Amino acid sequence: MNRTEKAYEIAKEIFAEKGIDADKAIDVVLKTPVSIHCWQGDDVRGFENADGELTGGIATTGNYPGRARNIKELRADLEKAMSLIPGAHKVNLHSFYADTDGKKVDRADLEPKHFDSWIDWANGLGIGLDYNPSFFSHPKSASGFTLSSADDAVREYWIRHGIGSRKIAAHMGEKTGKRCVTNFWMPDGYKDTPADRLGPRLRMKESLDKIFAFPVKKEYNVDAVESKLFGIGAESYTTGSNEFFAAYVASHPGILLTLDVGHFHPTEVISDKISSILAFTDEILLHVSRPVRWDSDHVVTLDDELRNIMNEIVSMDALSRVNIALDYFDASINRVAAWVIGDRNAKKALLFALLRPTAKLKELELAGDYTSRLALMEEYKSYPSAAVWDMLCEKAGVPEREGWLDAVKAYERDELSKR
Ligand code: RNT
Ligand code: ZN
Repeated sequence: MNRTEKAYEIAKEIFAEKGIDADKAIDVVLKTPVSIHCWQGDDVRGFENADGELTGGIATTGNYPGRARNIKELRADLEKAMSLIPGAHKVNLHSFYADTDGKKVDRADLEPKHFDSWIDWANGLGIGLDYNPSFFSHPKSASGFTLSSADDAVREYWIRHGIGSRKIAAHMGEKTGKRCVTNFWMPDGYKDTPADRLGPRLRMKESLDKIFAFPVKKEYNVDAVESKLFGIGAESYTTGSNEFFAAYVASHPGILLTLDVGHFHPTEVISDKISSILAFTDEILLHVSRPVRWDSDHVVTLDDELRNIMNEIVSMDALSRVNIALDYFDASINRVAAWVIGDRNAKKALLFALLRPTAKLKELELAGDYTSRLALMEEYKSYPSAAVWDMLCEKAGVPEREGWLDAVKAYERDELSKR
């Protein structure tokens, strides 16, 4: 027995005494896919016009060397990251990562075939793909409005992009054999106080209804709508607010709400929102991110909110109803490391949640014994979950603890630094 196995034996015994099956927890985490956002690899530039400005009220800061400049580099970087992260993966693409073979193809004209090389790549790795129409960084979004624009032509253009995206996504789901999750995030909003808050919302509702009216097989694709509080340059009003999309999904069965950790007021947390939404809908999409003072999209750390989110999902026994995706972009550190750190943390938090005595805690709560509930919650925080995580990494054949960092440094030396 090596040291990891020895530590695991003892940890497993301690958890078993509390009725928790550590082997099973490891299995569940290894089977739960986390969707890796390809856009961390190139600072959300895409290949459509990589010198273009990032718009839509989001921003990447930093100029760490080595960002991926083309599909080949982005795939190589993603593969490196995935080799250091345990468990199942999906890769999340935006429309502007299409493989157009060097030709200029307008976003609204993109077709399933422009993603065939991504599909082949994913199939080679045995992973699924997720998709995002891109309603930003484009001349037709320059007014700050897309699906809720007052200009008919602008709206029609983005509706076409939305429908085309769902065709692409369904194709991905069919060809990979793994259902695609398509996320609709529209940055639409005003910098200053609007005179009409309702008009844009009614227009967005109508546009989305037209996009979702296009029939797509449920086994291949499911759609989600992402709410947001504000963006840079759209501080006073966002058409797609949380109430707007919560009401939208409640009245449109089958459409998922996307909850992004950074899209709320600083003291609001999504760990308290998941159960409210799941009380009325089948599934949700999570964008796991980390806001620092604002929607800054910092790399996900193992903080209280991440742990609370995973605790919630496990407590509701809702793992099959929550689609977990990462969404952050930090250009100030090694981008492969950014993926590895955030994804490992998401999976570690899920494992730690599965190792909690959830049933016991609920029992104490119902019995009104809040003293014991608090006592156990606190003591369980320092149970030997880390030894189970190390074992999970050993089982998955990925480096334990910070062992992955050497591989990233070597990759930086041999590959990223040459870009
Ligand atoms: C922006 C949203 C959105 C984007 C990505 C690039 O605030 O979070 O999900 O981050 O689609
Ligand atoms: Zn997001």
